[in-house]
Amino acid sequence: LRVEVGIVGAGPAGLALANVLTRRGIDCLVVERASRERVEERQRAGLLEDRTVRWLRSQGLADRLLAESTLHHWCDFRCLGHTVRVDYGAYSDGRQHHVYPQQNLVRDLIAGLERAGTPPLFSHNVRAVTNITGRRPRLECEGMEIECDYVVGCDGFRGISRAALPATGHRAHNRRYPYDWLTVLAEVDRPVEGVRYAVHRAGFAGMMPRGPRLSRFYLQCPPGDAVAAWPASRIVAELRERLADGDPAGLPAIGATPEVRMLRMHSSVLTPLAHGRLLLAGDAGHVLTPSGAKGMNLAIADAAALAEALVARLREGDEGPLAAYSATRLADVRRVLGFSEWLLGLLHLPEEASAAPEAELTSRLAAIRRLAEPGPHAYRFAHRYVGSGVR
Ligand code: RFL
Repeated sequence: LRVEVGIVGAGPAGLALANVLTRRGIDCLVVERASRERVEERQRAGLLEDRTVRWLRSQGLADRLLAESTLHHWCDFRCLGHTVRVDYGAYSDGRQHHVYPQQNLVRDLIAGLERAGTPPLFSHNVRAVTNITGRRPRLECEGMEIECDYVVGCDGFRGISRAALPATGHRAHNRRYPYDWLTVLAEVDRPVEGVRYAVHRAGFAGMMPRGPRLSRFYLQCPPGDAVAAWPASRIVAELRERLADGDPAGLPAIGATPEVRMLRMHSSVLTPLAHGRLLLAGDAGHVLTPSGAKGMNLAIADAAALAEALVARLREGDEGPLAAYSATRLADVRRVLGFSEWLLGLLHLPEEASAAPEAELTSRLAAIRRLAEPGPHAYRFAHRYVGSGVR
């Protein structure tokens, strides 16, 4: 088999890229190791940034998203028994998040490829990417080889594309945070209206809207903690304790918990994001923690940049945008990582504060209040959180 662009992985990055390339007449193929059912069921992110939605719309990929998503322009912080509502839409010229589950976007993008007559090749594990410095890099799958002009690795943090890079000349900037997050998908008796972040002496807790009957929750726990230490009764009790912080009004009743996972809190950014004719996009090149809800948005921003660069290279013979891809995207990734880490810093108390957390919590409350009052803190937070593209 021979295509112009071979894409490994049918997540948001690979699927968005393939949709745009196909529409621009570039022959490309997405190869995905999991089955279509599995890919369409994976529940992960849910907050789409303003710039992500604007781009998807500009490419004609947002019809169902615009019809079915809900808009979101505020978040609540709970600290020392106070609720501080940060109306970031008011400080970002009305820009808002769209709440739209990742699996719905993934389904839309798969349907788009199907309509174009180029559906992903599901249930095909790419075992290796070879000849990346030659003119014709190859995807090697079981019983099949795909020859390409360019290969784009969109196969996530544990994919094989990273492994195809030479050991020298690339660096992973890794960071391990001194806590982990238990992530819980739970049934709720009424829709969660908005994001709530609780800064609490017992640790951070978060609540994210996902749909009418489902919500995602996060609980800070000690690094290395095991899921087995968190039976449902403990999860519910701890969520209530931290998120309510004395006032359970506004909290839904939490029912069954169909998914409970331990998220090892780390980030990793690979530099550069390209070698020869292999380019990395999305989590394959950079993973962030869920703080600030940035991962899926960065994956789509990579796809947007790569689509333009590959069209310029393959249709106009212009190598410039492709040569600049890694540096341009890494500058954005570092900015976003900076914001995500700043938010982690706000939400977690340092270890040293555990003996006397009151003073630390008091200063956190003051910092949170600054985000809710007109001024540079609120303006900066709002633009970076909603992903307006304004720096
Ligand atoms: P994906 O979505 O991980 O897709 C990679 C695909 O590659 C396939 N693959 C292979 N295919 C063929 N051959 C191989 N050898 C292969 N190896 C792997 C995999 O099966 C998979 O289908 O990567 P992509 O496209 O870069 O997208 C990244 C996003 O999925 C990720 O950043 C977000 O989900 C992160 N994230 C969040 N991001 C947000 O923007 N907002 C959020 O609120 C948010 N919440 C989350 C999240 C991630 C989470 N988890 C589980 C990691 C919440 C959670 C719990």
